[in-house]
Amino acid sequence: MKFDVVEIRKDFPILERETQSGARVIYLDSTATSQKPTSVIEAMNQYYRRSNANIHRGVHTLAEEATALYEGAREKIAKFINASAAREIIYTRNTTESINLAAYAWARANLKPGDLVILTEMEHHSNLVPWQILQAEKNIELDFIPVTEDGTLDLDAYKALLGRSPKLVAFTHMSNVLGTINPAQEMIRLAHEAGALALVDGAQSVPHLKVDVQALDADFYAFSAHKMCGPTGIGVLYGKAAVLEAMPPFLGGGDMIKEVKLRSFRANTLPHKFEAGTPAIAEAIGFGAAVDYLSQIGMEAIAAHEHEITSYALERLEEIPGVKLFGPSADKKGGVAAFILDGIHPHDVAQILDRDGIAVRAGHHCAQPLHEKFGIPATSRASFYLYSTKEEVDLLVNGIYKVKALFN
Ligand code: 7TS
Repeated sequence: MKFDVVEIRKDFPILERETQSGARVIYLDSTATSQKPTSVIEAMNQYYRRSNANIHRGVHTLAEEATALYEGAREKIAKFINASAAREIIYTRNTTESINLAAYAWARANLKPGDLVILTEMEHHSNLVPWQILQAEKNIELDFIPVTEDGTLDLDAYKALLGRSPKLVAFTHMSNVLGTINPAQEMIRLAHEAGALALVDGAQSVPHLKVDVQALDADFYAFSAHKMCGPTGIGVLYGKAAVLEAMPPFLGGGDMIKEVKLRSFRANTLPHKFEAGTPAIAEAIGFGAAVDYLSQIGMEAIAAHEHEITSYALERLEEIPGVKLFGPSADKKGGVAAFILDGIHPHDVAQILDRDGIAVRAGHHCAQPLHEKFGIPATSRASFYLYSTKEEVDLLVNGIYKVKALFN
């Protein structure tokens, strides 16, 4: 299928709406959450209209249909990231919960005082705070791979850190601020050589790149449906079966058990061992539909389109006097352009752009330490996805000129 952004945009009803001022929505905030195609909205609707029932517990028609849809989505997600089996796909609420699951269930059982966990300076708070909580509780050590001036990781410093025999290396595959795509395969290989496990925060990579967890050899890989055309409220923790099997459960309750006595229980098999309680069934089904949608277009085609838009955006933004961009050049990054405008607060930039319907995010984007590293409290951030166009980039650029005119 040929990639045709005009046709793709027709799949997203929200892109036709206008804001209160009558401007068409120019959605440049897909890094925060993506828009949803009709097929995803309809899959969830159909489930509630036709098949709604609780899963794994009934023998009646609706319960069987609901279970088949819920488990069918898991199979699709497993295939999408090339997991070796569907039982390696644990449904969670989002990337944040996925990382917390690993921090609670794996790390509490496997780390002891003094053990080292390596993170990076470009992490989202969801791959920092769970480890800080664990540090306070178990007295583990944290250290950080530095970010260089051009927004990439200092791999020599990483190799030096590996000499201290870490137990875990946890890093983002793609930065939500700099856009940097980290060399995950090499970083995981080095972690394994040093005897550590590797956890990858894939919140920004799975939506935008072809990800193969077996080729990467990741031990854990976390991502969220809502950033990849799916609904909010559902995410995944992929884990190698052997690692997940050896872990104690996370939350206790219904569905995660094989047998319960008054004073004891036996945990269920994978993946159910980590899915206590009634899960987000409609959302899992919507997630499956999102994966179908992206697969049908093709992740290589999506990545190529985003690369074209990002290169164009960086080129155009660089031309604007007073704009400073963060992160590496387009060949090393995904569809994110974080910038500051000389003398104008990022929140003002975002607010004025909004008058013309242009949606960008301003703030620290849940990466405060990274902003601190660059000596700034906040940036404005435009981000792109499969439905983004060069015309939207032009409107953003015109909008920034308007902001400048207003302030000067
Ligand atoms: N990791 C990265 C790299 C992210 O970009 C985000 C969300 C998360 C983890 C957390 O994902 P969640 O689904 O659990 O919330 N990033 C952003 C952002 O850049 N703007 O809003 C959310």
